[in-house]
Amino acid sequence: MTAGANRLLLAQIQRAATSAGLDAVGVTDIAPFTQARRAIDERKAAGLHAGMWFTYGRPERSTTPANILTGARSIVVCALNYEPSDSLTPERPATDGCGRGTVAAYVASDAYGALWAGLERVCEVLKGNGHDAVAVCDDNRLVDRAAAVRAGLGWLGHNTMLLSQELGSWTVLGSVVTTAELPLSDAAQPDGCGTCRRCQTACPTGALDTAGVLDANRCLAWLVQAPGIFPPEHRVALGDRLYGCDDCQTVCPFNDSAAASARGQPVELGLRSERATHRNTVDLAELLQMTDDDLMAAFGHWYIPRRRPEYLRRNALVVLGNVGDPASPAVDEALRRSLSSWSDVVAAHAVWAARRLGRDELVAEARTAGLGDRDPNGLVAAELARPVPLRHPAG
Ligand code: B12
Repeated sequence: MTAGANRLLLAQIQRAATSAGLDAVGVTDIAPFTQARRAIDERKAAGLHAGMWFTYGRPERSTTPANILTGARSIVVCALNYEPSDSLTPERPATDGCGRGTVAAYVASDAYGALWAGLERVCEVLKGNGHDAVAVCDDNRLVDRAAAVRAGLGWLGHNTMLLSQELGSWTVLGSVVTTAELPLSDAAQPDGCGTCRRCQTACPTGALDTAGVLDANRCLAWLVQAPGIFPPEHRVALGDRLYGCDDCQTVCPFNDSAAASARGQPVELGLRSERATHRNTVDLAELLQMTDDDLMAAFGHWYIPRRRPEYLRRNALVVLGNVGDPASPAVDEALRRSLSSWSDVVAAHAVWAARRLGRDELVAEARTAGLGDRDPNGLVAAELARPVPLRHPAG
């Protein structure tokens, strides 16, 4: 194809992407992502990946886009903005006293569903023009942020997010790898973070102490998705977060300006508590009453470790310990049910929640009734032996 024809094809792709609701489109070549490869190798060597698989599993694969499609020549990288909005939060009062767990903004708006629809449109245009095309998004095959930087969509911020002047960081990213040879976008946007450390100081666990490098061992967004027990040292910091964490984005000044320009007015931005009204929440009492099937029907589209509903209950119990009203009958019921669970993960976290709320007598009753009798991995015993920070009544 001639250069002119390639430019026309790109214009067609951009029109299709925009009309499908995508907010930014860029093009890069299919050379390996060497800097990302180095970063992955370094983080693995330092243990900062905390056992995560994803792009870390086979970095030679996730940083070599040519492997995705035979004859690949270009990558069309797309971003979709999911700026949290008030309308996302149909608040219902929580079942008495149990409180609600918050959910990250990208989950609240099914941002990935909308992104996929746009990526499929881009594939259709390319295939309609005689090229081969494969969409990839948020999986093990490609380092999405590195691709976005090279396609000129933004820079990597101190919070490790792809940031852009226009869209901030409330974006999800996906790519179409194609055999078409498209005109490349201008080089990456210049770094805009400068000396700003807002995301680093806002991180509840210090996971971003080194700018641009995330320690997944301390990232709440990872810990709610990781299998096993929730690390005791980060349970209080989890606060009311049931799934995902947005704190390093909420405080970012570029999200201020992106939101402001989207709404055409200045945006007040600051504390989590103010922003919490933007986020979807889940009734903890309802969640803790659900059967396995109901839980998976309601939340199965989330990344749940090993597809085991007990991990959702684990997260909910830590949140309950942090936000529940110790005097509430609904809390009483949720704790009793969880303390008698067949799952050692659930029972162990119920011990923590009960003791954090000062309800030690429920633990004592449960022990009389057999709590800890079936404890093959010693999880309940370990919880019983661990000191628990009692929640301050106003905390
Ligand atoms: C594993 C993963 C996670 C892990 C680890 C994240 C991480 N930072 O490594 C966990 C579970 C914690 C996670 C959390 C979240 N994730 Co995630 N995650 C991924 C996944 C699958 C791979 C990321 C990856 O390859 N990391 C490897 C490291 C090496 O890459 P990196 O962090 O970009 O590293 C670069 C920088 O560190 C930079 N660098 C190195 N040194 C320095 C130094 C300085 C000073 C600077 C500035 C930069 C810098 O160079 C590195 C190489 O390019 C991608 C999807 C994909 N397939 O790419 C989504 C992805 C990164 N996640 C995404 C999202 C939305 C989130 C959450 C916001 C979800 C939430 N609300 O809970 C949080 C954000 C937490 C955060 N600050 O990263 C989006 C990000 C979109 C965007 N605008 O950036 C992605 C791209 C998914 C998608 N397709 O949309 N995620």
